[in-house]
Order: sequence, then C-alpha cells, then structure tokens
Amino acid sequence: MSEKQQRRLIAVSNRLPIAVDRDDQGQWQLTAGAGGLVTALAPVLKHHQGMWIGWPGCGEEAPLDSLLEGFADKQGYSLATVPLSQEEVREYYEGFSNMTLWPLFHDLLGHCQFNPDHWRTYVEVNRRFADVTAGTVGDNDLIWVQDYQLTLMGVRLRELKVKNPLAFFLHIPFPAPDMFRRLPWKNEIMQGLLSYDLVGFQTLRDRRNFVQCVREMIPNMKADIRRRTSTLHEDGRSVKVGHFPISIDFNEFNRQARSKEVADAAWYLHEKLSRRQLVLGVDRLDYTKGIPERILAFERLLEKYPELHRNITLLQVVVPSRTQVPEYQKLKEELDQLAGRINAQYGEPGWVPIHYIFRSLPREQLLAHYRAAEIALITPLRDGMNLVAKEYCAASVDGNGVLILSEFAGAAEQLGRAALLVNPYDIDGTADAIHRAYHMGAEERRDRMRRLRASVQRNNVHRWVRHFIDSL
Ligand code: ADQ
Repeated sequence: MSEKQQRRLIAVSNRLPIAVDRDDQGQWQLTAGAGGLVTALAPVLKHHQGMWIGWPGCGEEAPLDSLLEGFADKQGYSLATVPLSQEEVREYYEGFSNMTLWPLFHDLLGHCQFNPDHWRTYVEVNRRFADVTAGTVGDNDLIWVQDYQLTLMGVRLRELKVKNPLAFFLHIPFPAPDMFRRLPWKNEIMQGLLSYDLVGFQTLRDRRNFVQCVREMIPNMKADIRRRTSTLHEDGRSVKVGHFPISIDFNEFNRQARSKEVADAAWYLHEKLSRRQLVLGVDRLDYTKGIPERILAFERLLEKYPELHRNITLLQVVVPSRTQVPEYQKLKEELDQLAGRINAQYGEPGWVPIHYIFRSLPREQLLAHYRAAEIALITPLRDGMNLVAKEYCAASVDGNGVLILSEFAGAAEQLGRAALLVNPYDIDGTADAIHRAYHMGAEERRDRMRRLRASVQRNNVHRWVRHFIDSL
C-alpha cells in the first residue's frame, strides 16, 4: 500500500451525509444519507478511517451530540459539524451559492443576483468551515473539499498554515471567461480555487474554461497542459487541474434493477399504462434541468405526429428542491400549468399524455421507472454531469432503452456517441428525436444500450475516487 493510501481522508461538503429530524412520535432521529456522493466516498472514508465535515442541516435545538454517538462505530468514519444560523443559511447557501454561483456557472445570467451581503456571509461561512477543519486535521491527512459552496476554504486553510494536501472538486460546470467575468467577486473566487493543490472538474470543457479564465486573469501564470491533468505555475506555487467525470455504483444499480421487486414494480407501471411506450424524465426541481422545454417538445411531438396519440406517454418525475427560493416556486407553478394545459388539449378517455409526479421516489420505485421506460428524455439546459442518465443505463437491464441526452450535460462527453444527442432549446429537434427513438428498431436499441452500459460500468464511481486521489 502506498503512503498516499494510508493517509486519513477528510471530506468537507456543505451538507453532512445525514438527515436529522423528528419521527412520528416527535423524537429526534438521525438517518445516514444515501445520495451518490455518500456511496462514492463512504467506502474510501471507511478504508482511510476518515472524517466528514459539514453542516448537519438542522437547527441548534436538535441534540446532535447524543444523536451522533456511535455513528463512527457503525459507519466506519466520523463526523464533525459546522453549525449555521438561519440567516447564514439564507445568505450563504440560498443566497450566494444558489442565486449567484449556481446560475452563473450554468450560463444562466438572467437568474443571477449579485448581493454584497450574500457575498460577505459566503466569505464568513467559508472561513468557519476552514476553522473547524483546521481544528481537527492531523499532519498526514488529505483534505478533499466538495463543490461550489466552499470555493474559498483553501485560502483560509493556507492562512492558518495548514500544510496538508488540499483538493477541491466542482460538481457543477465551470463557465467560459465571458460569463465568469460578470461576477463582481471573480478575483476572490479565482484565488480561492488556486489555493488548492488539485482542482477537479467534471469534463474537459470545464477544465479548459477554467484554464482560459486563469490565462486571461493572471497572465503571469504558466500552464503546462497534459492529457489527464494540467499544471499551473506562478512564483514557486503550482496547482494541478484535471477532469474527473463523476459516476455511479454501476454494479449496485444493475443488481437492484434485476431484483424481483423492481421487475414486478416495472411490470405494474407498464400494465397500468397499457403497454404504450413510456418516455421518462427524472429531475430535481431546477431551472437548469430544462423541464418546461422538455414538456413543450413533447407537446410538439403530439402536434406533429398524431399517429403517436394514445401510443406514447411522458412520465415526468420532479423531486422538490430549494423550495424556499421564490424562483423554484415559480417553476413549480409553470410545470403544473403546462402539464395541465397539454393534458386538457390532447388527453382522451383511457390516455393521459403526461403523467407528472412531484415527489421523491424510494429507490425501488425509481429503479422500476428506469427499467420500465423505453425512452429516457434527459435534457438539461446545462448540467455538471447528470447522474440520472447513468442510472438509467445501469438499470436498463433488458437492454432496449433509448437515451435521449442534452448535448449540454457533462454526461454527453462520455455517452454522446451511443445516446441520441439533442439541443434542449431546439423544441422541434427534440420532438424529432423522441419520434426517432419511438421508431428505433430492436437491434439498434440493443447495440446502443450495450455500449452505454459498458461505458458506465467501466467508468464507475469507484474509479472516479481512485483517479482523483491518485492525482493528488
Ligand atoms: P444534481 O443537480 O442533483 O447533482 P444529478 O446528477 O442528476 O443532479 O443527480 C440527481 C440525483 O437525485 C440522482 O442520483 C437521482 O437518482 C436522484 N433523484 C432524482 N430524482 C429522484 C426521485 N424522483 N426520487 C429519488 N431520487 C431521485 C449535482 C450536479 C450534477 C452532478 C451531480 C454529481 O448538478 O450535474 O451530476 O451533482 O456530481
């Protein structure tokens, strides 16, 4: 085992991988998280006796200390918490993170707010995360910071003379220089990112955008460009920059999708829908996911190809998200109206064109939806990666699903050749892609899905973690 593998790993993210809430009897309870990042990092943290640092997602009234007792023995890694007040959550998380960096980095300038109070709280909270981390870190530990909420942590850790290797991974896209330049605090964010030893992006395009921004903003910085990682140098300091497309635990999804429970649930879904072709959309409620545009493309399909009436159904699952932000509330209303209008216009007795579900689904149900759908329609306006696309492939165990994917999803860099790529702003083009998928022959479907599954299986999440840590 190399020296690197023996180091303890400290993961830092905005949210800890836990949910703290009250049960039906009003008793506080803690449940371990089950998202993609937890699945990826938990085995590594366990193997390295690691620690996860973050905001527990609850107010100060929760008896955290007693709830966390025994967590490390059970999960194999420990937790350290960064408490945040309600106002801090509003300004640092809902404000600067989600109303400034999120839309800007997704090229959606019209959604951006540039509020100096939000910025100040973002700086303060990043310092707090760094202070907690510095207080718990040992000499030999590797510190791995996750995502856009914590771009500035590295600067403070350096101020505190933390000498450990510092790595950062950005889960969302990195914008081109013309977009990044709009940010009033672009210099601070850039210096923040350059304070890490390794900065990881999802795709080659994001990495190139970042290097171009560095070249424009800091002409003295030299870039040594290599295939897997580039190195940036200035005044004796160097920063490695790489792209590491995140993925899923393919074997786990594949195994669960083959279970009898999922097969039965998938059959039931289709049975209820009378064996029509199912087109599936699954997204968090977010304006970056292109959900209204997708529903309009489906409407266009019905308008243009009347022979598909009664033979195709769009099943759109939307998971509630960021419900405190007014823009997300507006989007929810827009979706309700769109689906209602189209169903009223095209629906017939025995056929509802759009089934629209607004809630999170348990894993077994989600897999049944993936397995039942002949077509997945994943059309974000912009997305760092999009794990739903990969999950759909891993769960398509019958091998005959067609993936329609936005060219602006990070996943298109890996899956673009075997998926049907669309521009989500092109309503007509997307309608035609659904039409093409509907009529695609069994042989072509199987060949494309075989290639998609092979790609996700090879480039799985364990490989993602390994590549990232090996690059440090
Ligand atoms: P997200 O924007 O959240 O992630 P995505 O990558 O698609 O987007 O992940 C969504 C996750 O939520 C998936 O694992 C999916 O299974 C789950 N999910 C979606 N709908 C669900 C439902 N109805 N019920 C239950 N679970 C559901 C951010 C970036 C992405 C990047 C990821 C990981 O925006 O671009 O791919 O981080 O880096």
